[in-house]
Amino acid sequence: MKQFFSPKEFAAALGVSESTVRRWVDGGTINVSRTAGGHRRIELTDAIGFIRASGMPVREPQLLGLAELDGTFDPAQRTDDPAQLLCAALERGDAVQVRAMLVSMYLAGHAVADLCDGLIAPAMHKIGTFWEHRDDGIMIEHRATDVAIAALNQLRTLLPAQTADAPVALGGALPDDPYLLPSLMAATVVAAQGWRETNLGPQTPADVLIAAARDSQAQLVWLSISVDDVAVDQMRQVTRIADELRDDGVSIVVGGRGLPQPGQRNRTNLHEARSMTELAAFARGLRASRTGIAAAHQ
Ligand code: B12
Repeated sequence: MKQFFSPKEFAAALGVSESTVRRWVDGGTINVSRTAGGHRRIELTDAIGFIRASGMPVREPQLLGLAELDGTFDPAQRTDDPAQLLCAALERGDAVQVRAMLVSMYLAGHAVADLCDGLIAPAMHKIGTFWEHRDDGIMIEHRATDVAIAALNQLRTLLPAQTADAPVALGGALPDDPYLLPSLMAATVVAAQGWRETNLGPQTPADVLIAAARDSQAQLVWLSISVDDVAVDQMRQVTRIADELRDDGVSIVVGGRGLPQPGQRNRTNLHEARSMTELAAFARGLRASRTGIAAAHQ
């Protein structure tokens, strides 16, 4: 995928004149860097940030390497319920349509966490009932998981570039949990909040998570619990992770479909959340408070 565009290329993608883009550049509305030869260039992630903030439609998406958006889904034109459309596309295993919907809704300004909680998760929940009455239910559920993973990974490439001094977050799910999507969503959501993220995925032993958090000096660890049968034991492991990492200054956020009812866990660095929107809010708040502390110490 092309990562840089000249003002002329970006203008063509939006269907505006080159001088309009130059005015935005000169006015500081859009970030640019310079090539070795002194020419202005716009990074893909800055182009995406501008489109999200300005609400400008993308007339020629293929010029930005987003050919799949061409005519397949325009959030401004659609009256159908996007959740139903996404569910139908996941059911068909239509990877192009799923990617197009998620990317165009992201470009239209929707938060990644909203797309996860409001579109992908409800669609997967519905698809999870198919096995009860359809012979192809399990095939559809496996295929939909793969298609959703591919689309989320595409979204990750469009998120704002991470700075070298961005705080580090990592996470996953513990052994006996095979579910890929929840941890991938968490990774995408914290990345969208400006964290440098590492997704260790499902089936990750607690000690591996602890060591990885220390090695990377993570400040945030997310953990997902999806399997009811092992949830109580996993919550014990989560409290152990929180205790081990407390003196390292790590905050733990645990969530997921299998999260046990709130109990007397009394850990100041252990937070329970039910949705990606809550995780996004937590990650945003923690980043702001840590940045504030770092600035105050300088
Ligand atoms: C795909 C799928 C599978 C795939 C998973 C593929 C993979 N590697 O990921 C496979 C085939 C492995 C599988 C296996 C099984 N599955 Co299954 N599976 C599903 C399905 C359809 C989708 C799961 C998914 O990805 N959902 C999308 C995620 C993102 O949604 P979510 O988990 O709700 O997450 C949201 C919130 O909980 C929260 N959240 C999640 N994690 C975190 C973390 C943090 C930090 C925060 C803040 C928030 C948060 O935010 C998310 C977005 O809103 C679900 C249906 C469903 N209801 O989800 C069934 C489902 C979970 N499976 C079910 C069953 C029964 C099974 C099996 C027992 C089937 C079998 N007989 O073998 C096995 C058990 C596997 C095991 N070891 O436990 C049942 C569980 C019923 C129950 N009472 O628990 C479900 C509900 C289907 C159903 N309706 O019957 N499954």
